[in-house]
Amino acid sequence: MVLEGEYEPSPRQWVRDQVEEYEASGGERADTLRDTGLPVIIVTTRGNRSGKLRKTPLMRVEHNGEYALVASLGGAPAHPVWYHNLKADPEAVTIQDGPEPFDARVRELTGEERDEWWERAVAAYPPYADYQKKTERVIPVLVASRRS
Ligand code: F42
Repeated sequence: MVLEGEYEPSPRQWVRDQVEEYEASGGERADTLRDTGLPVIIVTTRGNRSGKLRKTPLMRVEHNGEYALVASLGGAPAHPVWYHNLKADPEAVTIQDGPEPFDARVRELTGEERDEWWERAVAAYPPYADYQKKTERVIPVLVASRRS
């Protein structure tokens, strides 16, 4: 694992609880967004100021072993902090989709590639389309690939 350091749990109780239960059960429990039945992954980044490890549940948008990370934050006007963490260090990231996390690197998508992944994201989680309508920012889509 490249990501080592002190874990700082999210200030949001429900996010903290989801991460804890997902990890404790190896992804068997707390593996969906609330009661939607739609699967999530756990993404660990390094805080770009604190240097502490941050764990963020995101929707699971998988294709050929890669994962889209959609910085939607429910259509809020500003990007989520984890997006800035990943822009600051695109190689400081692990993805957990099941029992074990794996090291990854991310890159932000543009153009046709973003369009393709955006379609997959909306297919996996239709509310993303509404989130994009709610905000003037173009919602960033990053793709995480496994590091060998
Ligand atoms: N959010 C999404 O954006 N997309 C999704 O697909 C998504 C799905 C999802 C599914 C389940 C679920 O439980 C939550 C889901 N969320 C999704 C919400 C997501 O988990 C995050 O809570 C949300 O995106 C907000 O991310 P955030 O990084 O802005 O988190 C805030 C609340 C947060 O934890 N902030 C920390 C804090 O202490 O306020 C800071 C974290 C941090 O990294 N700080 C940095 C540091 O150095 O430590 C620097 C801070 C700075 O000022 O730059």
